[in-house]
Amino acid sequence: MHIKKAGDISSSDITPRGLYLRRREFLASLVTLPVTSKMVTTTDDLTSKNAITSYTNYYEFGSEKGDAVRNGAAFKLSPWSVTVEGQCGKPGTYTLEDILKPHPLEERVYRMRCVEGWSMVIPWDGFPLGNLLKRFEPNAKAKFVEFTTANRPSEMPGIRRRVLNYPYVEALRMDEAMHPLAILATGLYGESLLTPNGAPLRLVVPWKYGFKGAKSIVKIRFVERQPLNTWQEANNVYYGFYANVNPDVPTPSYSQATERRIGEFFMRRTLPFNGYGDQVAALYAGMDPRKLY
Ligand SMILES: Nc1nc2c(c(=O)[nH]1)N[C@H]1C(S)=C(S)[C@@H](COP(=O)(O)O)O[C@H]1N2
Ligand SMILES: [Mo]
Repeated sequence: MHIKKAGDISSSDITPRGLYLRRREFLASLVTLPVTSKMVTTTDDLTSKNAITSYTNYYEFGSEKGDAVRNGAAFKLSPWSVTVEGQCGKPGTYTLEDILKPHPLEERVYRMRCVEGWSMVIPWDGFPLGNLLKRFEPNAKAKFVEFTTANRPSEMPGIRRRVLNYPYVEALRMDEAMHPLAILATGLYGESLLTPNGAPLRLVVPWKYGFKGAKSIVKIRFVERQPLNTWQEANNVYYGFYANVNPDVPTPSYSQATERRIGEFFMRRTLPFNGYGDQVAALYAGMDPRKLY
């Protein structure tokens, strides 16, 4: 796998003018809410805004880190709606405004780690996923919640290459989804998310590998059985359903024991649950952590 250092990002990876103009348009159309609280979970330095917004994984736009910036300008962020289905009392189609309105924005500074071995510290703006899910009144049969993301081949040129099956699907067990660290993000560094980071709405689950963080969510479905997530479908030896960050479980071709923080030179040791074990380990009591890769 090709891993670029933040210092290697070329000027062609930096936001082109078209996207910049679209962003102004988008910001103008967005109902902006003030950030009401701040949770900082690490003393590590923030990763630069430039690196976070240009060094992205988003296969619908291509499999290179700069592809979502290069190929994302045609992606329409508005109008946006989210369909809610399955085992719940309030299924339906909700506009993005309906989804966001009752939830004050919080800033959450989280360590994030990609399964490929790089990591970042990102100041997200978002709100607890569980607060939104409760509004849809999941019933006792809702054991998992599945997220489906935008699948628009005409606006997402990477889809044609079929590196993955689309739409991109991710899912969490209900208790994971209700955990207060799991958020839906709408911004970072105090500004609305742009397409490459998953605008207008994406999942952030900081104790899991980055691929659990589905971007551009269009559907939420409450289900009884564990869904097949896209990366597990692609290769279940490398990418499990749980995908908890675990330095003790290597992939068949590389270790997960260390990581490169984007912007830093030396490798860091990877922490179990990405350092959030004191808060989330209890979710997995009695389960073999080696199987939760
Ligand atoms: N829809 C969609 N969501 C996605 C991906 C993707 O390819 N498509 N990539 C995932 C992976 S592998 C990672 S590491 C994170 C990266 O998020 P970031 O680029 O905003 O840091 O997004 C995840 N969400
Ligand atoms: Mo990733």
